Amino acid sequence: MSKVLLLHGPNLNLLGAREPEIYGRDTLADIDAKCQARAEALGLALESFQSNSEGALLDRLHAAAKDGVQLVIINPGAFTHTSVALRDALLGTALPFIEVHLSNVHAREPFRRHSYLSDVALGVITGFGVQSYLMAVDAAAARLAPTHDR
Ligand code: CA2
Repeated sequence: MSKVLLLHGPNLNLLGAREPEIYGRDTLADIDAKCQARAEALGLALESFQSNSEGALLDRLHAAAKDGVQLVIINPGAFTHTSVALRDALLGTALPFIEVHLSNVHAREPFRRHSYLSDVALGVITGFGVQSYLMAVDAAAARLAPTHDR
C-alpha cells in the first residue's frame, strides 16, 4: 500500500472556529476524516500531522522520508509565504508533494500570491475548501498508481 503523509501547517488547528467565510466550517479533524475515507477507498495509507512549529514540520518530513512515505500533501498555512526551510526540507528529502490551500491565495492579499513551494510542487490546488484536499488525495492516488497518465 502506498504511504501518503498529509501535513497541516500553523493555525490550521483553529479551523471550524473562526473565519468560516474564508476557510469553511469543517474542523481539522473533519478534514482528516474525509481525507482518510477517500484515501482508504483509493487504497492509500494516509497519516496526518499538524503543527504550529516550523521545526516540528521539518522533523516530520525527515522522518517520513526514512519511513518510506512516497508522497506528501501539504497545506503549509502561512509558512507557504515565508519558509525557505520548508522548501529546503521538501527538496532535501526529495519527497514529491502536492501543495493545497482551502482559500484561493491569488484572490486575497498580495503577499499570499507568493509561495516558496509552488515551483517545486507536483501541483497546487487552491480555493476549493475541503475539496482542495480531496482533489489532492485523488491526484496522489493517480500519481502513485503503477502506470499513471501525465
Ligand atoms: O487557504 C489556506 O489553506 C491557507 O494555507 C491558510 C493559511 C494562510 O496563511 C494561507 O495564506 C492560505 C492560514 C491558516 C489559518 O487558519 C485559520 C483557521 C481559522 C481561524 C483562523 C485561522
